[in-house]
Amino acid sequence: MKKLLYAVLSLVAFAGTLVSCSDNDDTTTYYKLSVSLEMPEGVSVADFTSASVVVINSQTGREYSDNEIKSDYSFELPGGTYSVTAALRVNDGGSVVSYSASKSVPVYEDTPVTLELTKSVSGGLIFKEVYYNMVKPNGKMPYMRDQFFEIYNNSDEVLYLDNCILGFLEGSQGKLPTAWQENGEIMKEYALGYYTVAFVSQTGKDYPLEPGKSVVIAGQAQNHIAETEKMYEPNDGAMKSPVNLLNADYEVFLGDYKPAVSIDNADVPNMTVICAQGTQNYFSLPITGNAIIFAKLPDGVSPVDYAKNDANFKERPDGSYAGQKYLMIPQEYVLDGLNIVNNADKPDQRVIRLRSEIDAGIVYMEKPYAGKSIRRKVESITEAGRVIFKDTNNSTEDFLRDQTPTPGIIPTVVD
Ligand SMILES: [Ca+2]
Ligand SMILES: [Ca+2]
Repeated sequence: MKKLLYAVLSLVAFAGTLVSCSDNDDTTTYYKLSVSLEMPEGVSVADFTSASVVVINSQTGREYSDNEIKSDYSFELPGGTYSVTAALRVNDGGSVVSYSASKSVPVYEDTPVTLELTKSVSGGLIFKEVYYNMVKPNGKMPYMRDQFFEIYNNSDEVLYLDNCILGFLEGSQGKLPTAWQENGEIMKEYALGYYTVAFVSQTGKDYPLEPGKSVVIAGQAQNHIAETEKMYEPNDGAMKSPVNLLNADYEVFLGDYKPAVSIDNADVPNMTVICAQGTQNYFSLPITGNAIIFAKLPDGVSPVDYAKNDANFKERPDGSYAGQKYLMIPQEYVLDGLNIVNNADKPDQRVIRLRSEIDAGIVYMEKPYAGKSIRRKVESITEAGRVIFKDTNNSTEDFLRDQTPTPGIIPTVVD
């Protein structure tokens, strides 16, 4: 007891020192941002099973958050413009309903803000796992064709992949923020680079996906374990690919663009390439990562026609690469997106391209060419055995990184 009392006393003394220190040195003025949530009709605070209110300084990227379930939040903040995002969920073990809202708020005095929660339209079709980490089979040359992107139906009803688009955002990782900004904020539409692929629909219901099922989209649907075995040399950092993608549900065949290195697995249907901005040999994300989206065009809009319409293209707003136009996807079409950024050794070279309504966090790999994936956490499993993955639109919270890739395999335990 004496010991404890002593510890408390020294803490108080220490805190006293801290306060007097900050009195002298810290001239930053803090303002109070009061966030009130307006509930949708028929929903009350007691209904929610999780909450996250995230406030991000638009200039510095500094993040403040509160995960307590309540209707009023307050933050002490230095002056600046902040993006405020609230995401609350009701998980009854069977279904998950998400509510969210966000606003950009200048805070240069004590500021109250009200966010009107609305039911999220997304949360159905989501990225379950992405493997872009690659390997070097001989320790020297990267093997770039074994990537995969797995989409999962996280809802309790049949959803359709028809007219859905898988795209990589334009640009690369680096020190400068994304060029796609308007009034200092990331634009509400996203410019795609590299290759963009789609599920082109005839009837609107050609590609049903049952609840709890997934599809694997492979860069190339080959047995990459066997392929890299042929190239393997036991040098430093040499590694065989961790994935056999012969059973992928879809693949990206770049025969029209890169005939010399493209292989068409006749047993695996090809995605339709609707736009090619890059000169890459394969459908692959750079080893440094980049933001990706899965989006669905409105009913009746063909992805092929959409990508042929000049009205859907824009030049970079900063004036660089004048004349070069990029395919744009409005944010309201985006079902899911991930801010995949540079590896752990390059924290100062990370570009966030998605607004916080899509991804309020970031996800990345520990190191390049380690043959690992990012995989969404399992939030719960229903009595019938259907897995519900965590989707709070914050990849920092929702994903496990540096995982052994498991294409097409749904986990059986909660993370
Ligand atoms: Ca094929
Ligand atoms: Ca999401």
